[in-house]
Amino acid sequence: MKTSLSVILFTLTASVLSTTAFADECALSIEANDMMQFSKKSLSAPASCKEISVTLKHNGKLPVTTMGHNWVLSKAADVQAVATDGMSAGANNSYVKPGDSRVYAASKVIGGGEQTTVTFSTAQMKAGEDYRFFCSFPGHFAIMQGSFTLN
Ligand SMILES: [Cu+2]
Repeated sequence: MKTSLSVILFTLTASVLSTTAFADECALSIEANDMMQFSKKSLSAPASCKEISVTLKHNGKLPVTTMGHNWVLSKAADVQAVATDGMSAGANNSYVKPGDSRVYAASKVIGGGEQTTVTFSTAQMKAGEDYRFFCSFPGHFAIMQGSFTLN
């Protein structure tokens, strides 16, 4: 009786721990500031993540209208076109063309002191592909970008 109870407890503990580890690996975070910079040049997650969440925190003080930042994910080859179309789409569309199929994830645009989280499916993504994350606020993508990989 005692043995089976400890086996059950061990199994429960192990499953809780593995669930926690999995969730953490699929939850990423990055910061941005008033100097038009992201805090990281690269982000990655295990290819086993069915969904990934990215939390963007704006550590600056400037308002969203002058130093807004968002977190947008596309293939490296699509960054420029997505950003250009995003600029045309304007602030009301968070600087991303509505329904843009080249975009895997896009957060809302935030100003200094704000934080936002975007959760996206990896169903259309694959390990080894050259993805990039960037800010699509007008004029920012050239500086505010980094690599994103599924491992
Ligand atoms: Cu920005």
